[in-house]
Amino acid sequence: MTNPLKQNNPIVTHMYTADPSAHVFEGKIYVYPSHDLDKENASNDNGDQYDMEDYHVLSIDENLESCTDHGEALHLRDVAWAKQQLWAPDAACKDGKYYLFFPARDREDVFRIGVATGDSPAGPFAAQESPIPGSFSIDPAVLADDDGRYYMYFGGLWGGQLEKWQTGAFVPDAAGPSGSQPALGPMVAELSDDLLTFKESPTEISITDEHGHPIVAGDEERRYFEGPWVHKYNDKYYLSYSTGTTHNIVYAIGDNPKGPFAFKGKILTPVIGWTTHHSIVSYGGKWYLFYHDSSLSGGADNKRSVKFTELVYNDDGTIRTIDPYDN
Ligand code: FUB
Repeated sequence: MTNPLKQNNPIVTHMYTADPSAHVFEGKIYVYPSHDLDKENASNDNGDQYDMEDYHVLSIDENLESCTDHGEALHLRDVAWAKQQLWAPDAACKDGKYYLFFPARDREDVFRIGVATGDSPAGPFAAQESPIPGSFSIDPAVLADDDGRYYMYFGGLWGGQLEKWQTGAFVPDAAGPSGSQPALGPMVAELSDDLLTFKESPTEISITDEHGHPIVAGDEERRYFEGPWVHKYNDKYYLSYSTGTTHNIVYAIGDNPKGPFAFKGKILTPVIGWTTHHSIVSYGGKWYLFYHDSSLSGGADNKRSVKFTELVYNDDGTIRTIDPYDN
């Protein structure tokens, strides 16, 4: 199914899509979104309204004029370990094979991260029998670094359960740090050579302020909430993420894929709908931000639509803030 494309407009309108992870594979931009269902779900802080059951892969033609929905690439019923909630996925390519990374709640209601593999960037993908050993929480994002290493970033607060893993084990009633304590950062782990497991135990990333001090949990305009994405620009690593309760997409810059990252500023101001989630990709000499909002559904948190727009760097490597409604 194809759709004429316009920046800052939904890239497809025949279904709701969210959490876009964009990559260039085989010369085109492929987008790996969540597939929001047209259900009248009430919103709560646990994210129960995000009750997704499958993934569709989208691709955009070379002139960025049309978007193709390649159909169902993976369904919950075909993931042996997962009970519900296929949330924000990502994808990677290695040696001609494609990998879809995705979070879901397991039979104990704990979010884990799984991998599914396929021969085409459009899918279909076949899921591994079990989630990645040692994985937890949500929002996997995989960086294929220039030296051939692959890193997975992940983690999200509240419904994403990141607070519950502070001891290294799942503590169901654990709360996050108090306002003056360092905020929880996203997690990172290098992937094994076959991209199916972690090569090491995940470690927490530190995000620092202008004085080199960790950003504190009470600093909701800047602290990490969910939706990590790491890309490289001029040999620097850019970690971008959602601030959740304040609804910004912000970024921090570092010299190492595992951080620390120094906070820099805002990439995207709040969109219509509670969540904001993005990815950044370079294509044809330009940079693009993929994101979602809930405008097509009239503001329903659980019915979002993927959009994209150009992203511009200043000469000093900072990113110009985008207002998604400033057309
Ligand atoms: O789509 C479900 C969740 O909402 C994602 O995992 C979060 O990043 C937020 O966008």
